[in-house]
Amino acid sequence: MAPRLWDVGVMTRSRAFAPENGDAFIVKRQNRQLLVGVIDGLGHGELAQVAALAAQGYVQKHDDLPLEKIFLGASRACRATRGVVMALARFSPPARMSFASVGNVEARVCGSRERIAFLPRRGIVGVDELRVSVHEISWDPYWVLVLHTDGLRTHWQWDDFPGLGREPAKEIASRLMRDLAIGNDDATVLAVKSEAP
Ligand SMILES: [Mn+2]
Repeated sequence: MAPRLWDVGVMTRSRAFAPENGDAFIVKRQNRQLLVGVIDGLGHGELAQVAALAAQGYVQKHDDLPLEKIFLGASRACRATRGVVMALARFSPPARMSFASVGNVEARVCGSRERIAFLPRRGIVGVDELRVSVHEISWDPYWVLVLHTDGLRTHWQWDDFPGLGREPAKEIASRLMRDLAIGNDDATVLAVKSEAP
């Protein structure tokens, strides 16, 4: 089977007039694997940013660990901060995707005829003692994964964006940011699709 690469697009910005962004993201490629994630530090401003960067730093250094262990380690790394909510997804060729999340991060598998629901684990990374459950799914090359923080409206339908799935991931992320961002919160959206399915 030909190597399958992943097309990733991400957009992030702080809330209106705020110099610090309390959101962060992860895009880490290793061999043929890809780890992506979206992080929202609690609240906003400098303390939210400190929390988000602590989580991001841990994940980037330990991207080869199983997702459960990444969450446990990130929780320790964020203990002195306000904490974060976070969603992580790992893509492994040819068609495996694992996913785990804690707290309020929106995660959608777009383009699937059946609805794929991830059970969100309640809590805060850095505050609660957490054991995440990892979802393993078989990834269809025509699907698009969308992760976003609550700086974007959660009530939206993929059907509201006809044809967007054929665009590059970067275009998907910027379109969703443009149409769904709320304005009074930090906002981050990340899209992943298979390169040339
Ligand atoms: Mn937020």
